[in-house]
Amino acid sequence: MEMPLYELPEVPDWGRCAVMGILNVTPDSFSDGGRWLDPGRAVEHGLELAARGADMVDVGGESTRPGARRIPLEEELDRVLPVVRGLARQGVLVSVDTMRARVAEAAVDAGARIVNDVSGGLADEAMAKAVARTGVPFVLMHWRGQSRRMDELADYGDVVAEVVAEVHRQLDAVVAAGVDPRQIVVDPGLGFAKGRRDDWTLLAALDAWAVLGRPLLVGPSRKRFLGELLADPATGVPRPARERDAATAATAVLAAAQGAWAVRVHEVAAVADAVRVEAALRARRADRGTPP
Ligand code: PMM
Repeated sequence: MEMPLYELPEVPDWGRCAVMGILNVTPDSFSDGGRWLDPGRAVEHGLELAARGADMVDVGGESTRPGARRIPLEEELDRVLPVVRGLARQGVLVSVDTMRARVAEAAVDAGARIVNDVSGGLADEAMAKAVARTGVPFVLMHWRGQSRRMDELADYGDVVAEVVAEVHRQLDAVVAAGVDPRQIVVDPGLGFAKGRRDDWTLLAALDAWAVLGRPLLVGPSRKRFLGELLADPATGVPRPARERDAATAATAVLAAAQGAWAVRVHEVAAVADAVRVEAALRARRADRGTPP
């Protein structure tokens, strides 16, 4: 196997659930599309996320909202690279949210130190080898197909067992292609080929992921299952995406309490405090010998 380019084979550990701030450099992401398309404003926002307590900032150039269509490679590179470069230069730990090996490699060259692939290596067969070459941590998310048609793929018997088993297969495939298992973080992919009930079931059973022996990232931020939970009681209209941050913070704490390595969120300030509260309580429980 080729030597990795960078000496960061192991996933960083903050001793508590970490906070990944979301920076979508897209015109059409479901809750922040169009706000950070200008690279200068995007870098500014990324720095703001870091200042508010994000341990890492996840830069994405392609929307994956339900129904989204792919964009050309060049466009994704143009959106992502200046922002990755700008943030990395200022010392921010940058993750790149991409399904393309070429984007992942170029972003690592520009200073990204984590690759976050919502397809977990399935959308681009060159991804696993690229990740193995770079040696950086790889977020491998559960994925059943492109966003354009993913809602049709939300069909499960036992959603927890099936999603864990499918991620296990994805994990075996990228390891067979040369990725060091110590590089890998797994993610249930809330909202990706999942119905609302599936998202709740997955969140209720995060302990099931322990069998994979890898850190777990959870991405509940502003997602549909929260909007539907908080729907207007009179009209049944889901709560707008930008008004789901308190529910996101609550969900993040519940994930942290189940041992999540990190949560991926748009609004980081409340979550950064909340994961510290959870860690303090966990430490006291450990001191007292109370089971976690
Ligand atoms: N969700 C979105 C995008 N990227 N990456 C990971 N690892 N996990 C997720 O749950 C996830 C992701 C979609 O949300 P956004 O459009 O608000 O970024």
